[in-house]
Amino acid sequence: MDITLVQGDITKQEVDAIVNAANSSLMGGGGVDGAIHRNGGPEIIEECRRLRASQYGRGLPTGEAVATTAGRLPARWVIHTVGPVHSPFEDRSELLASCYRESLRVAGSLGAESVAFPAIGTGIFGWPLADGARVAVDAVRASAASAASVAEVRFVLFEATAYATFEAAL
Ligand code: AR6
Repeated sequence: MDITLVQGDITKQEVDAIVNAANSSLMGGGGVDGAIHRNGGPEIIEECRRLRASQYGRGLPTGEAVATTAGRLPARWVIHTVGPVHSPFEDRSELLASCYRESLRVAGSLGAESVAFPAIGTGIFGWPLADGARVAVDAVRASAASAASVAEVRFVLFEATAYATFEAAL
């Protein structure tokens, strides 16, 4: 599995699957989540609504992942995962690692060959970039075996500082 880094907008990536840093409601939000629904169109939220009704009446639990169509985006699928809100009192890095692990497991089950991740948790959910990057890189490296079809994992960092931090972590 190759791990690559780009600075840019995840909604523009030509990969099989992009990962959304969602929240449990699956009903959209700000940050990456907002950009994905805005650029991907209404098909994504419609499928999220069906998932809520059929499987996730109480919401998608933190650390889990589920796929939908990518609507109008260049990708085929959006894999929605819910990061933990950062806490200065409790180590929640295992839940953050689970987001990467579970997203890759879902990508593997779809047969995706390329997957793009944002820096989950490092925006509205408050993770320091260095911690978010370390957890992300370790979790992806440890998950290669559970996603045999995935040949490329691309971290897509919106800002130059995030790019530099992921570069250092790699
Ligand atoms: N492409 C790539 N990265 C982006 C983009 C983009 N288009 N837009 C922002 N980022 P965040 P979280 C970066 O806040 O911290 C939502 O309301 C951003 O700079 O999107 O997991 C959800 O509904 C940051 O480094 O996700 C949840 O309620 C990183 O993506 C909550 O935010 C993650 O920031 C999730 O918070």
